[in-house]
Amino acid sequence: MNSDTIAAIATFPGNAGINIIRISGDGALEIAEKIFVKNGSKTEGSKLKPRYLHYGHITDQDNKVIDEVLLSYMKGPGTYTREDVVEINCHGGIISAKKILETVLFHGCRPAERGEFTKRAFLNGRIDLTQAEAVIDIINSKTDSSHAISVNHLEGRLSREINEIIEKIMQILANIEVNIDFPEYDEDQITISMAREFCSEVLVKINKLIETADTGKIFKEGIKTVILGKPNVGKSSLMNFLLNENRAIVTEIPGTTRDTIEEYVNIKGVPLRIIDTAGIRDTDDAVEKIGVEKALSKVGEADLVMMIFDSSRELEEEDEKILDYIREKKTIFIKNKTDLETRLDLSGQKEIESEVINISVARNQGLDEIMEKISSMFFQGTINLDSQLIINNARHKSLLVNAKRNLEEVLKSIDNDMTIDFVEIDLKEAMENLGLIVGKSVSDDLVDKIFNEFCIGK
Ligand SMILES: Nc1nc2c(ncn2[C@@H]2O[C@H](COP(=O)(O)OP(=O)(O)OP(=O)(O)O)[C@@H](O)[C@H]2O)c(=O)[nH]1
Ligand SMILES: [Mg+2]
Repeated sequence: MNSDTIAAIATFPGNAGINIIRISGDGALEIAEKIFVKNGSKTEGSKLKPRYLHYGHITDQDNKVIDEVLLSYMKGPGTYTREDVVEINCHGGIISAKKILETVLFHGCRPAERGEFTKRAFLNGRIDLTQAEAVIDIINSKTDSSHAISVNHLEGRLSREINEIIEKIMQILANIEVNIDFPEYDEDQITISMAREFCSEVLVKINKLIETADTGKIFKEGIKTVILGKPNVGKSSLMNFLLNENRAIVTEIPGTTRDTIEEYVNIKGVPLRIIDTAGIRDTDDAVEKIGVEKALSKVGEADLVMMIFDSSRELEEEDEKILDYIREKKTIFIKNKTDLETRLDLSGQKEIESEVINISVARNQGLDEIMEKISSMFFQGTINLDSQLIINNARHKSLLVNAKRNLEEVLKSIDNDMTIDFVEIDLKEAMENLGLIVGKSVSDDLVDKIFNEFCIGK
C-alpha cells in the first residue's frame, strides 16, 4: 500500500460552476481538518464524519478564507483508490482551486502524477489493468460507440472473459502435470486428447476476440480517410460539407489547398478521421510540390481513400496517375459537380464506372450514398455493442495474438507427438501473455507508461 498522500485538481480548471480538489492517502483526513473551517471553527482533530458532505470554508496558512466549499471524506478501502480520500468542491475558476491545492500541498502531501489515483486503484487491487485502461478510454471517447465499448471493459467483462480463458489453460496444465508427476497412471493418451480439445476451444475464443479488434480500432480512432484527386475537383468542398463547417479554404483557383487538413467527425455513428489534401499534379511551385508529396504520403496509412473526379472535365493524365497510385487501397470513387454538363467519360475504366458515386456538393446531392457505402465497407452486419465484447486496445490485441501463437504451437506439438514438456512451456507462455492483459506480473515500466497517458487528477 502506498502511504504517501497525493493531491490534484480533478476537474478542468476554468470558467465552470465548481472545481474539485482530490486528496488520497493516509494523511488525507489530517490535512483536510487542518484547513477546513466548519460553523466558524477549525476542524483539526475533529474526525470529520465520513461519507457526509460538510459545508464550510478552506483557509490558507495565515487563516485567511480562500473559498466557500463542500468537503467530503471517504475512509478507505471503500474508495476509488482504496485509500482515505478527501474531495473539496470549491467555486469554479482557476484561482480558488489553485490556492486550495497549494494549501493542501503545504500541509504535507505531494502533487499527484498523471493517472496516479487510478494507478493506486490498480496497485491496490480494486480494478485490473483492462479496467484502468477503460477509464482513460472513456475519458478520451469521441463517439457513443467507443464509449459503450469502454464501459463494458470498465465493468470487467473483458477481464472475466480473459480470466476464464486463463482458468481453462490452468486446467489443461494441471491435468498434464498430474500425468508427469504420476507416470505410473499411464493415462497419457486420454490427457493429451483432452488437452487438444480444450486447447482448440480456447483458441476459438481467442480468435473471436482478435477478430473484433479492427472494429474496435475504428471506433476508437475513426476510419482514417484521405480525400484525393487532381486540383479543383471539390475535395475541400466535400471535407467542409462532411464537417458541416468551413474548415478548409475553397476557391475556384486550382491548387488552393497546400497542406493536409485533418479533422475528426462522427457521421450517423460512423467515426471518420478525414484528411483533405492538396490536389495532385506536376508543379514547379515549391510549396505546392511539398503539399502534393504530403498528400501521397498520407495514402500509405489510410484505411480508406475517397478519390474524387470532376464530372465537368475530361479524364486527364493526373486522374490516371492517382488511380495507379491507389490501386492497392480500399477506395470509394466519387464523381463531383454532376450539376454541370458532363464531360467525364469513365467507359475505359469499367470497374470504376460501375461503382462510382455521383454527387454534387454544390447541390447537396448524393452525399448520403457515400456514408452508406462506408458503413457497408467497414461494418458488415450489425454490431451490438451492448452484448458484444470488442477489443479496442492495441496492447490487448498484440497479447492475444501472442497467446494464439502459443496455443497453435501447443496443438502442433501434440500432433507431432512431441514430449509433454514442449506442450507445457507453450501453455505457460500463453497464460503469461493473457495474464499481462489483465495486469498480472506486468513490469513497473509498462504500468508507468499506461498511466502516463492519463490526465492529472484522474
Ligand atoms: N458546380 C459545382 N462547383 C463545385 C462543386 N463542388 C465544388 N465546386 C467548386 O469547385 C471549386 C474548387 O473547389 P475546392 O473544394 O476548393 O476543390 P479542391 O479539390 O479542394 O481544390 P484544390 O485544393 O485546389 O486541390 C470551387 O469554386 C467550388 O465552389 C459542385 O458540386 N458543383
Ligand atoms: Mg482543396
